[in-house]
Amino acid sequence: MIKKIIVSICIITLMTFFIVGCGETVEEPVTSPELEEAETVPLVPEDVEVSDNEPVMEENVENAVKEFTMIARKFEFEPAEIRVMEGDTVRITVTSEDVAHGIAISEFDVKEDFGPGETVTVEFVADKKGTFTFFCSVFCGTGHREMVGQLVVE
Ligand SMILES: [Cu+2]
Repeated sequence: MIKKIIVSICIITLMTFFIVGCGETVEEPVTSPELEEAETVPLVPEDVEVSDNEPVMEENVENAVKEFTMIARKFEFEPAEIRVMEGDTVRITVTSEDVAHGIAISEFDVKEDFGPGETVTVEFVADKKGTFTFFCSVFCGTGHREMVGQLVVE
């Protein structure tokens, strides 16, 4: 009888190991969640695809509003040169330091006059590349014709 009991214990022990072995086998499907993780990896390329769209957003960011603060005085603009990228929205806030002046950029239909000490803001989209002249559009004295600046659109 004792031998039978011992044999039974051995069998139970072996079955326990077998079940544990099955348990390990069950753990193998746990490996398939790793496959799910592997499926998550393709999600990253999808994110990359999203980031493919992001550069478009970045381009939009590049084509952002470029703001400039400018002083107009006899007979110059300061700064006399501004640089933007094609597609940028250009916003120039210009203040007269002395007499009445104006700022005009023919190619972009910009023309705004302002009185002594006044400030105006002009805004336009730099939708073409090139170097364009902006100039004073109000006769302000002997050097009026030389009161010009350059807008460079790259
Ligand atoms: Cu002028």
